[in-house]
Amino acid sequence: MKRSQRWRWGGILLALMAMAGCSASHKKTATPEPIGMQLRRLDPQSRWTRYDVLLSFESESDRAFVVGDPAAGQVDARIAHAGQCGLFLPGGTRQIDIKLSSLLRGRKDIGEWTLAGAFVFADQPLIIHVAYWSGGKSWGGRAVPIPARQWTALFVDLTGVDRDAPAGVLQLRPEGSAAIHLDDVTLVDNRRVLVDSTTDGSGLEGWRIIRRGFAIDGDAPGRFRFALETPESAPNGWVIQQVNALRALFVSEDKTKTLCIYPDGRAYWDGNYRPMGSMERYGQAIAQQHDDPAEVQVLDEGGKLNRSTRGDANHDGYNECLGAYQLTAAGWRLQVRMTPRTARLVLPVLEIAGLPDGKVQVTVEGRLVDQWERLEDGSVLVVIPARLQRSTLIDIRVKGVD
Ligand SMILES: [Ca+2]
Ligand SMILES: [Ca+2]
Repeated sequence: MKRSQRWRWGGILLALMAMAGCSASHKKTATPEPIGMQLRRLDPQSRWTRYDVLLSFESESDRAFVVGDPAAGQVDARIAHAGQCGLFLPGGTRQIDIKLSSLLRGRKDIGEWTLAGAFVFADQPLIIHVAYWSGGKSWGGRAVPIPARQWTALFVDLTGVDRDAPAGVLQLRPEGSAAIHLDDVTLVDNRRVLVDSTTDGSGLEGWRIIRRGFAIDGDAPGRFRFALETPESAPNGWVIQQVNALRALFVSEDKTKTLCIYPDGRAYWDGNYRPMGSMERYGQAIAQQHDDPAEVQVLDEGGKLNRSTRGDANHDGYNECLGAYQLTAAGWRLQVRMTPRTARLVLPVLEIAGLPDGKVQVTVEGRLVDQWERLEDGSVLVVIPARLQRSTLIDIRVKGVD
């Protein structure tokens, strides 16, 4: 072979490598966003503190863990989710098996991971059915629409997986003829305790709300439990808007837009009272006071009953969607007089905007009560731990402010 021919062959070989392969010397102009950032964007609600990228396709050997049917995938440098390379699967691929069992060598099961998945990119829009298979059973199956030319997270919820089952296969079944790029096969632990007031020793009715996989699980021990799907698992799933020891608020794009739950079991679905668990202990009292809220008189100058909050259907200051009276303070203190319009006013809830920062002190007819929370927007949420049968003076003040 002449020297010029060798150069030419070498040049063609290099061009092919740059086009289809992944070499360490290959440079991309744009700096890829770190995978941790991408995972956070995928789920801004949760801090994805623990994740493990099992396959990044930066090495040819990563290909061995993915079986494409009918054609095997190729490590490819044209499009990558992170790093320089991804795995390319030609149009017409019917099934892609990612062998987590081999990747998790040394670990016999999927352990505490709550999500498994990868990022995919396609030239044309398509739907990919994804599920986790182990021991002849599948878990977390879902159909994910993949828009054209956009990296999309394709994850399954592992929380229901039998933890004794051996690690299995993550299976993707594309519906459509688009060619697919796959990158960053990742395990994630997105378990997050949103609130746990069951052990705070305050004597209040505690509850625990945990976000795990694509679900939100609530447990008020001995009283009620609830489970909500998040938008990743149901098209109109619930998004967490507020969770604390006194209240949880979820929103959805579905027909029912808001769900507000209190640890005592009160629940308001778009402003309709439909409690969790058994509410025998309150009888009809809460339903009655929801339909016929108490009269609230603000005694401080400048303070007022706020009649224009979102969810207050009839602008009377009692927000049906939140089951709470809406107040605005003009200074460090707010005094209100509540007069029941029903036989009893059970555990009324007040939400007060405009109070300065600091520790809040609440008294009912001079008696100190301790059920309040400072919300993210600075307002103060107070549950009056009483059954009021007559006009009652409630005083809310921020201590240490003159
Ligand atoms: Ca990569
Ligand atoms: Ca109202």
